[in-house]
Amino acid sequence: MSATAAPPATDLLCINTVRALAMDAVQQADSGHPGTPMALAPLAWVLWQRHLRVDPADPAWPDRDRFVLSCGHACMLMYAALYLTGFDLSLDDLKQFRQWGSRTPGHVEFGVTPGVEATTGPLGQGVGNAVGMAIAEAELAALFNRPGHDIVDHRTYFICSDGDLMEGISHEAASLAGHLKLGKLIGFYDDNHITIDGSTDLAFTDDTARRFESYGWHVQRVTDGNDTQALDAATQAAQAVTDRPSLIIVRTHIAFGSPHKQDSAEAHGAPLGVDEVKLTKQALGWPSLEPFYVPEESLARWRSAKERGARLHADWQRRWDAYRAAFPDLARELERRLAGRLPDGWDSALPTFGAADAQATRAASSKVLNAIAPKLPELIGGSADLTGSNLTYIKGSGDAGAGRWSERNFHFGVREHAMGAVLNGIAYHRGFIPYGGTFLIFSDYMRPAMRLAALAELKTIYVFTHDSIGLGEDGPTHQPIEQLSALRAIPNLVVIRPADPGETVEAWRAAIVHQRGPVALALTRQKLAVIDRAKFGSTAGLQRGGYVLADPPGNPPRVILLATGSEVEIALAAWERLNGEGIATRVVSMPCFEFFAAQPAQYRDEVLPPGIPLRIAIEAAAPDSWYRWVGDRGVVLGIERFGASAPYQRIYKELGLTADHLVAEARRLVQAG
Ligand SMILES: Cc1ncc(C[n+]2csc(CCOP(=O)(O)OP(=O)(O)O)c2C)c(N)n1
Ligand SMILES: [Mg+2]
Repeated sequence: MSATAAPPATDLLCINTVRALAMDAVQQADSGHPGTPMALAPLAWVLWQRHLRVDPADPAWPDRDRFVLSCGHACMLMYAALYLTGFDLSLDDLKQFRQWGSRTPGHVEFGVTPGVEATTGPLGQGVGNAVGMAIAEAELAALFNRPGHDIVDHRTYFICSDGDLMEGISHEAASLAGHLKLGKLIGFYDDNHITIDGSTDLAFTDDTARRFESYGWHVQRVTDGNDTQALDAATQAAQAVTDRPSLIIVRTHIAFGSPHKQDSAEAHGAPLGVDEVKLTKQALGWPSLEPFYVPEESLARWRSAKERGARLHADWQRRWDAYRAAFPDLARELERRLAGRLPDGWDSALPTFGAADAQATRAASSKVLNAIAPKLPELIGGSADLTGSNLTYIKGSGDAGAGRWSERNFHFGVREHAMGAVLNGIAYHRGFIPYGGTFLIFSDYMRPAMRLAALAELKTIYVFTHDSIGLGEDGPTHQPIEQLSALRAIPNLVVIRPADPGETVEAWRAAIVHQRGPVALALTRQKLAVIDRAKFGSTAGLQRGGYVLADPPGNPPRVILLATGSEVEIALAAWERLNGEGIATRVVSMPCFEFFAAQPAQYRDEVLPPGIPLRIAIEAAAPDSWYRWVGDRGVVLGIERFGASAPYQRIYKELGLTADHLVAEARRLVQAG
């Protein structure tokens, strides 16, 4: 650290408070990541003191700046800053770092700590989230601001580390952000030359500045991460650049101030040790060796953020009041959208499908989407370059992008992983119901982001088409097998695989209404008949996850066939034959395991009576997720190999997903007793 770069003494006291708290909390928990918060403490000081427009008294103030700590392991940086600036987080909360039920979990989690805007930890995700937040801001501003009334006008900041920038998702997200010219997005790269394995020389020699410049970002360097003036100046310069996103590369030293651990990978993910903490505090000139000591002078200065935040918020409130007076309808609409309330009558134009409307469920999905879109302006989304296959386009709206932010269709490019994280960012921001489409097989390419959406209980919708071997000729590389079971294994993620165009209507209804977590729709490429609802169970049954579609005439059922999606019509064909030959058979449509599992036991027992153990499930996918529903005497006709290239009817036949096979299995079960 050069002499000229040293912050003023009182600033240094404030900065060192973060360093001391990070060391102490990690030491007390005997686990965590002290080094990076120590290195980034000056940046936190500059940001929270001078730049972040947030109100600690109201973490949900809609026009606040968003801040994402993409390197979620550095969470003590945020916890310290949030406590010090007066968010509803106490010193006791910091003492509970990483303990059961605490508000200071091992990596930052949305909804757990006031002021935390995004759940991060899996590296790279936060960069995508920040891009999504900046998109949401741009879109909301375009829709709701009026001349002289910029009531949506905030920035999105993020901090990322070497690991974030190594991960592919950051490449995708940064490329998209550059393309979209997101001028209010400002990132800081913690260029500390250290990852867990040691020096970044081992595996990372990108020229990050040129990389981001080539994406179309404005790039600056701060050569000394302790130089608060340089950090401040670079932040101001980034704010002044409004036609593209900005990256500020900050050279820092992990565990700054530690005599033995500074610049060492050892400081990344382990306590410094009691002795080293003491030596570091002494080296930093820290006034006390008492753990969690916070000097009054430091706290007072940090807490001035409260007053600053209140002032900024009050100023916005005045502008909001003026806006509300001038544009009462718009104001009400924005309030509705931010609250996540659906407009009355949003579902009044849902289509109905009759016998003549046989079609792929992806095609039915497109009709539903386009029927609800005019009444549900918050619904925005697109596809990862498969718009014409996923059928995700909202007709009557154009392509969103730089200078076209009031449009609703997004082209994410061939960037599934970033798409997932961007959808999360849009959902975190609020004001939208974001959806994204790709082939079901490529859910694998965005699964980490989906998992985080589920963990953070975000409202995002995935439109996954080409949902099985039923896609046919593209072959085994494109045919999902284990994806359905794997997605069903993610807690909080709702997976819906509708059986026909009618169930597709209900699937979208469920997706729009569902709170607290993402919904994945699995849709066919191939045409499906419309199930005759005069003869069979109503589509409304989808809302309970599973329902009796067909029962035997007269007798109670002896055998139950269970199916989802395109295999329901196979089950119905077998049902017809089995009942014809005197084996009383029921068909249960099971479009959504999660909804069904959430039903009262009494309802589940009505649909799947415990006294009927002869059950056969059929689904063109790995069988794993079915065993709970068929029981240990049940059978699953699934797929335990990869698919094949051929017309789909042939693949179904070769893999035994046929009514013949169902009938034979039912006979066998009945004979076995
Ligand atoms: C996707 C993902 N892979 C691996 C990890 C485990 N991990 C946590 S931090 C880290 C790298 C640490 O280096 P860097 O990102 O530069 O952070 P620093 O130590 O400099 O704070 C790794 C591999 C992770 N959190 N997420
Ligand atoms: Mg690093």
